[in-house]
Amino acid sequence: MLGGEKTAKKIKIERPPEPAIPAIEGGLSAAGRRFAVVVSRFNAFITERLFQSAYDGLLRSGAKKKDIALVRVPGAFEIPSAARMLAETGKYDAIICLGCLIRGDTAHYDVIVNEVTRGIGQSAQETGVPHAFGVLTCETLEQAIDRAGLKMGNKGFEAALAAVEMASLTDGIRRSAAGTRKPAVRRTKTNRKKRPATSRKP
Ligand code: INI
Repeated sequence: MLGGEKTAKKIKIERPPEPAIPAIEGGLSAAGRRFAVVVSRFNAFITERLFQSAYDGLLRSGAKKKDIALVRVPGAFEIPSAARMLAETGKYDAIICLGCLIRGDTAHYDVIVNEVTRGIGQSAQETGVPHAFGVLTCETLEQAIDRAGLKMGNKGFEAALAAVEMASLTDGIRRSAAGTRKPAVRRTKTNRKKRPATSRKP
């Protein structure tokens, strides 16, 4: 060994501790579930590739073709309103939103990107139906291509799997709540129990 050279230290990698309580988690089976995919036509060269991969992801997770609805909208700006209408039908276990925004020379991109993100999030929170966010927000066309099947994988596929997992998780949380909580009964004049006289305050 040459003078001054250090011997490599052995690093001991410890396992993270086991969680103290079991987690409620979603699975990756889409069998028996229904999905709607909203795809924008703007930058269709990219969005069609996102859709093909999302569709592939759903089928590979066990979804049936008849249980997948495809809805096309003109641009990313139109995605939230279509997603919301679909969520409100109550027919779908999750909505997958696919689009591609590429920054231009004006502020148009910034205005749309904020509205699309907020709108999709708001629709998910207010309807209780999971929405997967597969809208690319890129500086360049190359970045978009990389995320639609090249260097960075395919964000459509990722969005589809996120939708499958969130549909399953939503089910899991609802089941868990139903099993541990008593159903809520609205108190009315007729069903309200009178407290025993001994417990009443003077
Ligand atoms: N729509 C997109 O989906 N991606 C873009 O990059 C884009 N840019 O940059 O303008 C875009 N604009 C159209 C917009 O989404 C609406 O469809 C349009 O404004 C009509 O409401």
